[in-house]
Amino acid sequence: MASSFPNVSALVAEARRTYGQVFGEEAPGMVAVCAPGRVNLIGEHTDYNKGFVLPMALPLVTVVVGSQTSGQDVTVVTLTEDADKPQKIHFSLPSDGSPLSPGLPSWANYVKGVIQHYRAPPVPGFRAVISSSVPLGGGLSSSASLEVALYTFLQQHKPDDGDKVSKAVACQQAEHTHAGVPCGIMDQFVSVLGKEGHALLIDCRSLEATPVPLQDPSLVILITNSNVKHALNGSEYPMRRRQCEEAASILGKDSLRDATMKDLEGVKDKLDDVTYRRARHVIEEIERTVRAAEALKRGSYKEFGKLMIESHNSLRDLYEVSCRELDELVAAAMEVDGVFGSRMTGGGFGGCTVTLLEAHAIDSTILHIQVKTHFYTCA
Ligand code: GAF
Repeated sequence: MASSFPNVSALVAEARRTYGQVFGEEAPGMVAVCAPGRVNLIGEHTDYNKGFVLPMALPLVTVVVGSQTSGQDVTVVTLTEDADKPQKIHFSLPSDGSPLSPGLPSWANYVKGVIQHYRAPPVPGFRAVISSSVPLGGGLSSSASLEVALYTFLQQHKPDDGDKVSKAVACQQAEHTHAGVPCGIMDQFVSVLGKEGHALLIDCRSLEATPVPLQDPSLVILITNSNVKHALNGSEYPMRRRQCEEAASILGKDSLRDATMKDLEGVKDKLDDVTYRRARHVIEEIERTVRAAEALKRGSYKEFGKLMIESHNSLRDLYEVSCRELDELVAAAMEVDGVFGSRMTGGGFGGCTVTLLEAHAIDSTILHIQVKTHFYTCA
């Protein structure tokens, strides 16, 4: 089924309504902020290897509406877990600056983590409501969009120096320490610095980004949700990261960004098969991402699509982060005339695929995916 999603105004209206129901009258000085989710076009599991990624910000966003209070109390309500049944957390900010410990419910850890890593402490007490159109566990960065939206909310009450890259890094730290995911910088970076009508080629070593225009009306980017929920705070994501670090260490490199396939072949007998395959994916994916960005700039969509398929196959066979549903969605999309390429996007183990296609093929593509599979949602 093709889904429509609420726009920013509808999300703000929903959050304001809930604020009124939970806290009574709207407070003076109430603000509303938002931050986008993202889809990664190519460059998967390369960010924590200091490589390149090519994501774009989405019109799916997380909204935070609320106001500062005079005391040290923080009360946050979320509509993201279950829109019919808002969930509320309440805690006091430690007056001695001692850390806020992570705990349950797990969504509250994003709030606590961002407060902890906010770059202009101390944070004042506040009341806020969260609503979002980014699907949870869909691989479209629902967590990064919440972190960045909350950080932006805090900036309205206690401004920091406004440096955007440092803001993304602070939100990444929140994810590491409070959500337990040793993620790279991609999601938070593009949520802060994404540019409308553009993908962002991010160099995850220098933290420099080049916008790549994506405004061709003959082109469509289709996101299909397998509706298999992914969770990256299990053991698989951290294990991939450790395997990459181990390979880099055996190669004598600071990171896999500095390694070539020739280097890897040179140490093949010192690596077990799994570690070799993980490193091979990363080294080749970094190169693919740079080529893909060039192809996009030239309008060579066929070449871009071919690289997307190579990326998907590598994530499936070498990095082993795909799943049957994602593979079926990619296979179904690739059977349609006018589709350039398709691949899983994000951390994997479920979530979404991203497909690049000619605009005229959009209806036939959605229909074909519908006929061939039964577990998807398209946006
Ligand atoms: C998740 C992580 F949060 C990102 O940092 C990145 O590693 C991605 O998986 C895989 O490319 O979204």
